[in-house]
Amino acid sequence: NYGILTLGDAMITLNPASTGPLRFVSTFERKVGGAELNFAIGCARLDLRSKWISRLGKDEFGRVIYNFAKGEGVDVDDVAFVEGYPTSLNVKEIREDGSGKTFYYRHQSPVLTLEPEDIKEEMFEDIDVVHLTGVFLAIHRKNMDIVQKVIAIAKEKELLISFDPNIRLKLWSLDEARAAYQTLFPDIDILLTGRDEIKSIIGSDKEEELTSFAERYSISQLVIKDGARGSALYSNHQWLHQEAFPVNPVDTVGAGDGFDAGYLYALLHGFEPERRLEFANAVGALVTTVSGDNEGLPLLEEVFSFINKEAVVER
Ligand code: KDG
Repeated sequence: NYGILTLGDAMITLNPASTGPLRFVSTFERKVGGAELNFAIGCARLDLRSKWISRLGKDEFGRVIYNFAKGEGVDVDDVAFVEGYPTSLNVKEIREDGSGKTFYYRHQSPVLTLEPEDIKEEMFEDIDVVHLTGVFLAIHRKNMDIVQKVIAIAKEKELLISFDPNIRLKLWSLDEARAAYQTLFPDIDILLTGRDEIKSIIGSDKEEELTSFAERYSISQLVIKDGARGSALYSNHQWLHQEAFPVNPVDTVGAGDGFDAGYLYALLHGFEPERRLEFANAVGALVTTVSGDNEGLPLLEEVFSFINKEAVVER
């Protein structure tokens, strides 16, 4: 059984019970979100050993997230509760046409209390891949030092390092994001990125430009997530494309996190490149069929039966 480690902030997500401007919404459904936690849950559902390093507020919402992650089988041994920093919130607004907005209340995130000294070598025991995302970096500039420490230990232990830029322009500017990513790219083995995202980072999504970008930074697997258009992989000096599975999406949030979990599962289990993309596409597609940031993350057998188009026996 392979092991994955990630770190980042998680949030209580408040979903409006009705559509329209947030100031007129009085009832919310309480859920859990956060890109890295979604990813960790996605890995655990695929039977990977999944470790999530974080800090939560010493409050009721912190407990909710902790219990939820633990209940999903995520290793929360290195998640601590801290006083004075409330658990982060993400309040969503949904308009009548289905479009949405996110209001973050995370400027005092409990992960601000994490320091490089909190990252210890023992945490990496039995870990095969370290997965980092740009959300953690966006929360505070000082998080770069923590990420550098994680990378240093991962390199020393010869672990694979994967990265999802996960641009969040509500947390920092594109220029700040770009500068941070550029510092990290030389250390990344697997880059999992949305097509629009990589276009905004390097200024183009043309195949030649993406190829020279991957070669320049020695990124051995550049994976482009293209939603309903499928995904692509550049590795071993060649490109592969894989079509998406046709689904009727109800909520696309979290699909990218699921895709990442699926891709890394398939890589660790020795799947051929095409099959890796197919497996990751399947996980991403399944996530979109359920509302919520992580509720749709499939179990391993659900991915296989979806790919093999097996009918699900309901009773
Ligand atoms: O990738 C999904 C996440 O975006 C969501 O669960 C919460 O906005 C979020 C974040 O910043 O992690």
